[in-house]
Amino acid sequence: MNGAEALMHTARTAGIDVCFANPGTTEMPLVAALDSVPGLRGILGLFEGVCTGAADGYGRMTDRPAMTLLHLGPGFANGIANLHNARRARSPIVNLVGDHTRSHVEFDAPLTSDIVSLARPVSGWVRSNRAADDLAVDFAAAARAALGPPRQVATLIIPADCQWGKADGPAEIRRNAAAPVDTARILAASDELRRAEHPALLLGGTALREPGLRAAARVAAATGARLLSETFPARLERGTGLPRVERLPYFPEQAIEFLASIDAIVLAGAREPVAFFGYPDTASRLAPATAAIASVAERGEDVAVALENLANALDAPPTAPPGADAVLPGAPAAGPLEPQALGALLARSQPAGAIVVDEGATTSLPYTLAADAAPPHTVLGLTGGAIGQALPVAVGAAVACPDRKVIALQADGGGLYTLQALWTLAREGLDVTVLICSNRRYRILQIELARAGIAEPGPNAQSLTDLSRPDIDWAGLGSSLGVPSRRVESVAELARELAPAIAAPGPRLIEMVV
Ligand SMILES: Cc1ncc(C[n+]2csc(CCOP(=O)(O)OP(=O)(O)O)c2C)c(N)n1
Ligand SMILES: [Mg+2]
Repeated sequence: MNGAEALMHTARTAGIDVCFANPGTTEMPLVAALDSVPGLRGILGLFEGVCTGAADGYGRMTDRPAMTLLHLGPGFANGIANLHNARRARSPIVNLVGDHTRSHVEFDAPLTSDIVSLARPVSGWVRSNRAADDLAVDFAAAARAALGPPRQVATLIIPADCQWGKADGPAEIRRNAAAPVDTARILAASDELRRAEHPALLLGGTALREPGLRAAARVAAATGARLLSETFPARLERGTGLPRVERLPYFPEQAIEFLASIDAIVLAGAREPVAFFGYPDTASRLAPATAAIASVAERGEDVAVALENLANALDAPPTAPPGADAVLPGAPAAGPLEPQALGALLARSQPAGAIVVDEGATTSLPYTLAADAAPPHTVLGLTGGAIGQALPVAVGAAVACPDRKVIALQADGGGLYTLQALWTLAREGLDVTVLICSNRRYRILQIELARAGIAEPGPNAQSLTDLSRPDIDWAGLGSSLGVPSRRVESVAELARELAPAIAAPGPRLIEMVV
């Protein structure tokens, strides 16, 4: 058995069975070793950002790491933006990065680079393997780090000669124990909630899954606290029958206004709310300076358990009363395809159990508001703000959950960063409906120019925020990458195309000209 085979056997014993890969010469033994163990699925991504985003989506839906296989520093670098999103989502991932043979590094061959320095900012754990015999043990350490708690991105750099060198065999994977929830912290949070007149719970991370939401709803029922969520949740369970949460607005003035009346915030899996960006006359902190801030759980602790303990500490009844069900907005039958109409149509069309990957940017807010009344579903958000994640994350979510419909709501600008994901959807026959919000511009940046007081953008500013000249033919792009694709330009056309696209098994794309 060689080092690469020992690694793959170790992966299988850890329950890791998927590898999103874009390999090169320095990864050939790892590529070959994928076939040395039954049950490993190698999935080709045609750009590394597709591989890393897919691993993020897979990790968010399974809580288990997928492997990525990336080619030295440049391959890893191409995957960094979506690893940044994965780090913010606290997704488990094991990156395998091939490197030159140990004896070749000193010659500074063209592909030589400082891979560790590239890996550090997006990886909670980094190691350079140094011997074939250590490879299984190094992989086991990477998997343990990724699995957590706390879950994280782990990166293992592997010289090619260590992959092909002789190894003893697979290694055993040990697991970290969960840190117990701190009772003093729970009591402090319950005191704050009792003391406050206008308290709120800000939920993030796994607090936004069903057990966390139900416990949080008990706390809300007992204290009158508002239930808030992060603006871009990694994974939010929502829809009819689930406790409703208010999403923190994106723009800081709106967020400050939204939080203005609050006198205590209890954080559960979330961090203190701050603006995405600094602006000349707007504070970075969003909560009122006078609001007390407490946290029920630190990283690595089980936040759903912490919320339950908090509900118990408050003597909240075991279940919260169900709120009034949200009502689906009516969808117009005709007219121009505007975000409002599109949001209502999608919320009315999505099946129970759908996974909605939301990078609709300026198009998706009305959808977000409408979908509270949709059947229960999962939302995967743009955690790190690095655009170009929805199509890759949809790949990973569909691989993770083959029995669920995945809907990727993707703004056109972001979609163009990683459109190669469409080919992987087709190649793997993944059950994903891709909805492109084709406004043919970077609309958010045009809004930011206006916010900065630039009423008449100059020719450069216009050119740098406009995606027309030429218009991009998304239906043509989708078709050429193997995904049956349509373009719609009106409500009536979308109403006609949406239901059949969602009903069809396998990938479909609709370019929505908005
Ligand atoms: C990796 C990365 N590069 C650049 C940006 C800056 N950026 C933020 S939004 C945006 C354009 C978004 O356009 P689109 O996806 O079409 O959404 P729209 O605003 O049109 O709704 C850009 C370039 C970013 N957030 N991430
Ligand atoms: Mg756009």
